[in-house]
Amino acid sequence: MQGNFLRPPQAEFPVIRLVAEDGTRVARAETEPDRATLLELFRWMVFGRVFDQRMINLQRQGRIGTIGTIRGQEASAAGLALAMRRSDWLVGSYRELLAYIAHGVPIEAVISLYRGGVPGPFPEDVAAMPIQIVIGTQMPHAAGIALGAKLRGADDVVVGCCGDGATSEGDFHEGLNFAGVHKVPAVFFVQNNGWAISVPRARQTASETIAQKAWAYGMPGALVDGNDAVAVYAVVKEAIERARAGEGPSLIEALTYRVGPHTTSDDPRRYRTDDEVELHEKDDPIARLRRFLETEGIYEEGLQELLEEEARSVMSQAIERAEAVPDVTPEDVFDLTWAAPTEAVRRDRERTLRELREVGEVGKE
Ligand SMILES: Cc1ncc(C[n+]2csc(CCOP(=O)(O)OP(=O)(O)O)c2C)c(N)n1
Ligand SMILES: [Mg+2]
Repeated sequence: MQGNFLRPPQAEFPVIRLVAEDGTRVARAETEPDRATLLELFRWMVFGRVFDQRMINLQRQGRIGTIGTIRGQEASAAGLALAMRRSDWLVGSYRELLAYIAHGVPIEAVISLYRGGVPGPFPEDVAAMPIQIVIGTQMPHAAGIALGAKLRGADDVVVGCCGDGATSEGDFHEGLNFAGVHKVPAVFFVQNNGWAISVPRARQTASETIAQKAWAYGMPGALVDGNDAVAVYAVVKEAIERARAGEGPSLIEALTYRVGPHTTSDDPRRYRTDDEVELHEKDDPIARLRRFLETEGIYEEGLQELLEEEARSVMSQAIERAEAVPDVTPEDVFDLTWAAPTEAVRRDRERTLRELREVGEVGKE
């Protein structure tokens, strides 16, 4: 039997782009950023570039552990964060560090985390889940938090983030399915950066786009140029407004590219060509937004250099504060996990500390 099967019409998923690579405007959107927000986007993206390089340097100097890189993905991160309210929940991973900071999480809290320190709770008015390295978990977490918000009658929206690779995890599908069924106020944001460590996007899914998976979960999907900060902001804003208005979740695929290695432990030359990277490097999201600001007459001579200088100074101060945070102790592992330890945890704590003392690891003072 033939001819009874429908295939999704790919034309339904054009790439949404408001600003072309050369910085010229190609479309408009109701939810696009105003002039002040455009400058904020630029400021955060420039900060992200400086942050990324400083974090890599700190790792090379042995001052922090392995760190993921965000070079090339600054537009996705800044566009996402600025479209959110501080009271909207950000549920992200190591690839969203810039989004976390732009959302209001202190820089030193992020640096502390990568020092293996205890960053302390995030500020009360910043709704952000701990940065989760386990990939895909963000989606069911976001769906659950969003159901909580809905049941409480709060008007908070929850943004769950993951990468293209994470869409192969069961968590991704369970999270979106649950969110669709319960029509929760969530936005699922996938940064498709072409790679999941050494596995290319083509090996994650046989579907043409990740965005089209939205249909299977009964929610709208959008495919956006993730290097166009203006478009990312507009699309996320629209999804957040829909969610806040009680119209349910949506899925956004942001097409971008991981220009750097997966992390400081990775050597991408083993699995991809320099030519591929060079091709993508030409489409620098910061340069694109800068050209757009120039054509719109918003850019003032020397702004980027000024913002880079400011970012370097802000980073130096944050590093100093992070390095002043005391190292984690074995006690912290128990004391900071449970508000009130159970009997089993109390026993576990005692036994662990006793064993560590026996091998001379604690109690030396
Ligand atoms: C559940 C789980 N499996 C495996 C890993 C190891 N791991 C870390 S990052 C990564 C690839 C993730 O790729 P993607 O989702 O595309 O995100 P990206 O790193 O490209 O932002 C893997 C497999 C992990 N952290 N968690
Ligand atoms: Mg990826």
